[in-house]
Amino acid sequence: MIQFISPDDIRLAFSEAMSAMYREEVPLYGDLLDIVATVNARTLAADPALRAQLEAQGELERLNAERHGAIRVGTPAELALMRRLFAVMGLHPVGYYDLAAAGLPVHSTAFRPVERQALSRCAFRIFCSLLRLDLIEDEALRTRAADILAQRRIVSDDALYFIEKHEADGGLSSEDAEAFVLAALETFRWHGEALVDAPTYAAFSATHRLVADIVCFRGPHINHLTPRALDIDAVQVEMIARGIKAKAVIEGPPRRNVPILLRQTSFQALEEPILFRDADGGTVTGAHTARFGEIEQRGLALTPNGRALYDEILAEVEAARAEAGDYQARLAAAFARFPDDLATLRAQGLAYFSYAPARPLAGALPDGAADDLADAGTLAATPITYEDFLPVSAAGIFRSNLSGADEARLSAASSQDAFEAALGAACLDPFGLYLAQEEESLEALGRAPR
Ligand code: OOG
Ligand code: NI
Repeated sequence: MIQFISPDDIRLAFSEAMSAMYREEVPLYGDLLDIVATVNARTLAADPALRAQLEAQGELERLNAERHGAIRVGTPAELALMRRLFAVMGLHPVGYYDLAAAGLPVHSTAFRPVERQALSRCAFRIFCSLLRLDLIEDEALRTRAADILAQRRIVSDDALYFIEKHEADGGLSSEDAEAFVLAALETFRWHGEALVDAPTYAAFSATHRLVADIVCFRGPHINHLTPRALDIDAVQVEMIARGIKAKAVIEGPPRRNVPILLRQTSFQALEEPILFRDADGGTVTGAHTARFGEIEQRGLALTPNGRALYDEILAEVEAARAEAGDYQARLAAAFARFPDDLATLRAQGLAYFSYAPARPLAGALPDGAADDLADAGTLAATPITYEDFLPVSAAGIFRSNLSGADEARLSAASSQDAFEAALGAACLDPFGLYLAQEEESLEALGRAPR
């Protein structure tokens, strides 16, 4: 019988290969990794409790490893192929992100591990966006884009062979997995030669810079990777101190005692030389900005109620984003009404927790609901970390890396059905995954939450 290697190990190997490739392609990203490693070490040295907690969770070893990357595909068929490719490494589509509301002609999902153990073995995931050709208004350009995309093949025969083998057999041997990782990596490599001539690129770029990035190249080049920062504010300060062009604001919630959801910032995409085709079979030189580096800091996963409160407060602040004054200070002020201690977050049902005895029980667990036992200190309520993305934040990351991209709203209906039809699968509901984790812990104890 063939011995299959775990998809988690394939993902780990893939993320390491991707990291090495990206550091080589974008040397500034290597500098960002250095800053993150330095700041993380400093944060741990200053906070022994945090260090002990991460050590207990087995998270110290891969602390500075990438947490996610992002790609953009052009067609439904390409999206479906990516779903099959990422399934080999245990990544599954979770969540639907409509970015048209923020003026971007794409919608997205996150291919991510869903099981707790899989996440802790290797948390690497891919934010994947699909171009919405229907949002290109100019019909001639829309047709041109479709023609170009119809001709490219983003996955090699080798990679496809292993995807099909994985689907047929239910896994890959370690030898096959090694070959698969090398073949799959090629899909995400940068190509400095465009598929089109400079005027065509300019025309796509004028409809939206994102369209040019997706349509004019050979495949879905990885456009950023994102390590985890234990103190994102400190990394932001350090980037600026080193003269790296950081995004103006950190996306997401403000700095808090109890971090919630996800905070992100990035250094701005670099201008890179491109060879465009010309009419006589030669090339001309031009430029394109596409690739950047990002950092993230994750906090608690919020329940639908918690998320509604987050969205409501953020919308107030966003409405005034363009106004003069300190955005970060306004954000912090607005979030003052979001409870900022674990007990209140739990009591008000704003965040997800996993319950377990706080210490080995001498006898049976005393009577009472899980919340009361947690209040009494009998049960430990451990916050569940948010593993997904945020549409407003994602739009902010996109925008700061598409110089000159306009912010016009696209009046398109959100289109999860079309996205899932393209994907060939449903996007899992993130809330359902967190709830299941909370409920599993309660079932193991035989307790109701309240
Ligand atoms: C994706 C931007 C969104 C995030 O972390 O929210 C993103 C892209 O630029 O393709 O990566
Ligand atoms: Ni990102």
